[in-house]
Amino acid sequence: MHAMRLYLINPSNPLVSIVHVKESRWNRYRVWKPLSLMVLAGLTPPEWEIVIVDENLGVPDYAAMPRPDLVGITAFTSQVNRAYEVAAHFRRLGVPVVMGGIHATMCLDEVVEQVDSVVTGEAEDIWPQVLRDARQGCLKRRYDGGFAAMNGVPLARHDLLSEGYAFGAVQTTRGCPLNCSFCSVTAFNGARYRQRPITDVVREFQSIREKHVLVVDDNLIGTRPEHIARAKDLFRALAQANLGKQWVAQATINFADDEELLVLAAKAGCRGVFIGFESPTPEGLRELGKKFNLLKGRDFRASVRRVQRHKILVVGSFIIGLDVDEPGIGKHIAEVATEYGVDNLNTLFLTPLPGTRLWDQMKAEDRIALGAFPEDWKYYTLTFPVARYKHLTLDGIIQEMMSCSRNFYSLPRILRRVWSNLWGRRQPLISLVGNLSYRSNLRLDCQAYADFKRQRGNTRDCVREA
Ligand code: B12
Ligand code: SF4
Repeated sequence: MHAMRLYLINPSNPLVSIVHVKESRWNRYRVWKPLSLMVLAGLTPPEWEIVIVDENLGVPDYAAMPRPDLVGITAFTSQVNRAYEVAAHFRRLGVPVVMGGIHATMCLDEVVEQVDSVVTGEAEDIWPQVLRDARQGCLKRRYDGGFAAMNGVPLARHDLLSEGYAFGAVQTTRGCPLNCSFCSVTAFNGARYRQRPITDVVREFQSIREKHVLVVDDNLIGTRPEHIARAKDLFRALAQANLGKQWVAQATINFADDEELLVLAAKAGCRGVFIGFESPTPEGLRELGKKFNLLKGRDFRASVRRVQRHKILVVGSFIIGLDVDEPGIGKHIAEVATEYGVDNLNTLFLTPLPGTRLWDQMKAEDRIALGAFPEDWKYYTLTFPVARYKHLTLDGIIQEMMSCSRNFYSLPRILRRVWSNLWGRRQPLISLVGNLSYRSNLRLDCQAYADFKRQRGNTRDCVREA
């Protein structure tokens, strides 16, 4: 049998391209490894010759590359228009195109029109069959991978990507039981928290060449005592393997509740954690279904401090545009995040992502303002207000976002934070660069909002006006 050639493609993503990534010194910090494609490559038998193309590092001249036998494309919703362009290019050449990932799963009917075959769900149990069918020229229109067994997740092929990234990537768990209304994770990966065998994770860490690693888990430590126990075992194993890696991860606020967990995480190389606070008010948390943050007696300021004491930076994430949010919410979030003492603040617009409960609700209430799909998917980056908000007009919500950023990233506040990082010997340089880069993005954001408003117009942009 002759070797078959497979291209696995990550289409360029609008969040990267708007900052003209090629021209920026910080390029390496803006592009993230497409782990899905590295996992697919790990599942692919040796008779396939694999090339992974990450268009975020530069779009290649496909015409100058050898003709592949099969193309696999991944896409988040916001990347999907570019994914369709790439698919059309290869289909014109008669090369079959398969698409999988979150958007293909949530918008199957749309995607199936644009490619030869769609894989929904996780790929581990189904990809070998897709490849067999492709080889025999009998690809089906649709495959469903369901939820994979975690001991079937292969070591990702870290060797197949170039050195243009600041961070490696690894996944240790899938699924989230918390099922927040705005998030696709429970719908996509299920409510059952599934953990990879610790030995696999350590081996994979060993195969990553970058010193810095993004642990992509949605919630690295989980919620129940047995999850926390497993996280501790993982951290012990990573520390014992003495890999010299420094990593960042996402977790819920219960990360701060267990001192032993924090000690072990720091020893294992944890240097930063991204925590979803989501809303400054209990009403907002209830609206989003983020019950976990509502636990009685929870003191967010003290929780953040406990994490930081272990020299771990805390990035706090909030959402603007909830039904309970009124004018003034932007400043309120900035004040609350400052009071909690987070090192960086990431505020996003409430966005109805396909497949979420929020999508169903907003669709039913005719609140999806940007709904000319697929074109409008490019705005579903959580950095544009794509819906009709209850108390905030289009101009109003953009002003709230700007006021939030200007407040939190004012120079005096940045200096105060960096001083506190210096004092606590908590990576002051990273903190300074992180804060300044958010601040310098403000100008780009203004430009992006102006373009967005021109595109969207100002018609019926708030629920109140309906
Ligand atoms: C890591 C991560 C990031 C990283 C890295 C992104 C990157 N380059 O990969 C960063 C922080 C940069 C990021 C940014 C964003 N992210 Co993000 N991110 C994730 C996260 C937590 C993990 C993704 C991951 O690597 N998983 C591990 C791999 C192995 O799993 P996988 O991607 O699902 O792939 C499997 C299957 O899907 C399938 N598969 C995937 N592709 C293909 C292709 C083929 C051909 C086949 C057969 C199968 C297949 O096989 C794989 C193995 O089973 C997910 C949540 C999640 N659990 O998926 C959110 C998630 C993907 N992100 C999300 C969003 C919204 C964003 C942003 C748009 C928002 C923002 N401002 O933060 C940005 C912009 C990204 C963009 N491209 O435009 C949403 C996407 C929803 C949607 N409908 O698009 C998710 C689902 C989280 C959520 N809250 O709902 N993200
Ligand atoms: S936002 Fe976080 S906690 Fe909520 S469902 Fe998504 S992954 Fe789970």
